[in-house]
Amino acid sequence: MNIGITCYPTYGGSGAVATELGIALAHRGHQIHFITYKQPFRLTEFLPRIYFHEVDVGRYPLFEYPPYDLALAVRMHEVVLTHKLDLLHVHYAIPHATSAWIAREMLVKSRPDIKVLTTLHGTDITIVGQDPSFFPITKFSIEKSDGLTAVSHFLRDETLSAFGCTGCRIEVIPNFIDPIVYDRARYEPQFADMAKGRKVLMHVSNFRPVKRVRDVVDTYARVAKEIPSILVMVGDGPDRLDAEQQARDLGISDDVYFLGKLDSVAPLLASAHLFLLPTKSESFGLSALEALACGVPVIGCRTGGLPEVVRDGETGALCEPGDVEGMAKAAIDLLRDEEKWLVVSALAAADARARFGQDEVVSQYESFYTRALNGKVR
Ligand code: GMT
Repeated sequence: MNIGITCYPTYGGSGAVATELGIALAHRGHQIHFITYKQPFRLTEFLPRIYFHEVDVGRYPLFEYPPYDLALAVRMHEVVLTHKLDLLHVHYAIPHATSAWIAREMLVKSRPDIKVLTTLHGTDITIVGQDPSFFPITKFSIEKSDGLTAVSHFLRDETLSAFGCTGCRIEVIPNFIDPIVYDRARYEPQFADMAKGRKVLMHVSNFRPVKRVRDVVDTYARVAKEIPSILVMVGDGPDRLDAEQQARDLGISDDVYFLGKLDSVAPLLASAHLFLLPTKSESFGLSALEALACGVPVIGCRTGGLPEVVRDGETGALCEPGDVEGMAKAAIDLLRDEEKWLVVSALAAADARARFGQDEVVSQYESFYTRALNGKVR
């Protein structure tokens, strides 16, 4: 198939999933065309059958807000015609599903067969899409897509109840990991100098308020009183400075390392003993899945789709959002008991592979595309 993929190309789970999907599909012989404003961050080298089409938004003094959504629609239209695309697969509804709908309308005469498929990732439904300024256009664009997928059952149900889409059928296709990349055995220990034999707790995110990064620091502060350990914080975003200040206020900043944004997290995860994700809302939790696949138990919150990824009491522990005491206790219990940690770690890696392995999930997308092209997914 000739497939157009649009996603947010900078750091973020939806862009990561879209890019990994494109790469995996290209390995299977499909032609993949990424259409976005910047090279996706996980697309770091030349790969056969993968092309990148940069969306350039024309500047004009009148435009206080340059119209990216229109420029994207125009580029989608052009790439569909030039490269004879079969379908446009957009990740994150806003504004990608709207731009794809515009492009499809522009193609009504020349390419009436082109399909628009939308994958819902999370905040496009749970936060941004429900803001009154975006709600009607999000609902419209979802209803106009030729096929819809959501990354968790939670997100599918949330979409149906929040948007009440009539006639919407949403397939759940979960996020996935490449078991060869997310493999603890593959990497050398990374933090020997910093950890000096102590346990390594880790958090990876975009440091947005929804991630509750202060709770990461608070949880760690409690753990550190009982277990010799360090905390490694990977990523960047609006709440980073706040978390850094929190570490200083609690007198633990010497043992909390803020690494900033990094392209490749697998080698880091492979050196961690626990992953902390005390998030307020998470439609799936790709970072948690990547940690589990590396044999890192996850301590997080019972929220959104996270319980579909982390098996509470088996591959990690989930508490209510804000329950830093509970999360710290769960972390201490696990880190104190080496035998138990080894069992949980092995189960986490096996369960991630069994339920979210790349081969199986990419086949689900291929099947979805084939059925969409035959008009069988709505
Ligand atoms: O977090 C966001 O604001 C958007 C989005 C992203 O681009 O990272 O994250 C969502 O999509 C990921 C990939 O499907 C999911 O793993 C995340 O759980 C989800 N984030 C939220 O629901 C907060």
